Amino acid sequence: MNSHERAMERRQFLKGTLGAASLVALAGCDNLSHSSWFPSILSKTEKLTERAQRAITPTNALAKEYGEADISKVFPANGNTDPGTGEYAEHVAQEFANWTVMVGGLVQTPTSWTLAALKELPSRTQITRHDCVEGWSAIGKWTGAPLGDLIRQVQPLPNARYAVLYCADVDEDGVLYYESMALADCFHPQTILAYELNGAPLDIPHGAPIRLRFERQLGYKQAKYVTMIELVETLSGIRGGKGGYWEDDQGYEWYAGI
Ligand SMILES: Nc1nc2c(c(=O)[nH]1)N[C@H]1C(S)=C(S)[C@@H](COP(=O)(O)O)O[C@H]1N2
Ligand SMILES: [Mo]
Repeated sequence: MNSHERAMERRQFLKGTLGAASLVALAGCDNLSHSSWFPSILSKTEKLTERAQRAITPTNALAKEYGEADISKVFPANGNTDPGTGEYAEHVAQEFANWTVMVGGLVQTPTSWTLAALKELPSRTQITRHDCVEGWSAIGKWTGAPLGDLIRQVQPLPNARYAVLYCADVDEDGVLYYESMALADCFHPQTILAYELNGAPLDIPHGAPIRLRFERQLGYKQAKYVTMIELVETLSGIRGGKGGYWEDDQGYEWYAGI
């Protein structure tokens, strides 16, 4: 089966099992796939290597931030919109009081943060545009803790080069969603572990209680339902070795800069 067929099969699966809200989101993907910005972001990510892109965009350049008036009335939810496991359902019942994000791997002091502890850290709020490769975009206001603050606290070892984010959701084959990024990008000022969307606690479809916002990258890098962040030296030993769920399976670019 080629990757297009797999994507189709996945979509059929999603249509067959998810609720009405996600159906709307999927339909939206089809309808919007001809929007004007879509071909340009795709060709950009195809043609530019990470190095070339970093050379033309300073590492700390900010993604464009918008005003309150620009916030999309509906922010679609895409991919998994509920992890659907018993364990996750328990967290929902407890209003995520026992949810933790563990940061470990190549660090001096592995540390876990509860949701409440994350909310006590200094926060950042940003209104940005999310671009999904399936052809839709939406502007939302995100609030969360800068990931760099957590990483500084755990003290990365000198050989740590990447952060791997593990999520609570599994696909139809039982494969857990995961993503990864260069350690340097964890310190970008707009890289946050978000717990609010548009001033309200993150809802389940958008990744409750914690999801990554990594604003200069495409939608599939924005990991939802984050449970664990592991600092590693190489991505090659992890799962398919390509650094993310879509990268392993569908040939998506690891460096999805926009
Ligand atoms: N854990 C997890 N994170 C995920 C996904 C997913 O299926 N599971 N889908 C990705 C994709 S393709 C997109 S476009 C965005 C969608 O985020 P949203 O549902 O808040 O719009 O989440 C990304 N992060
Ligand atoms: Mo996406």
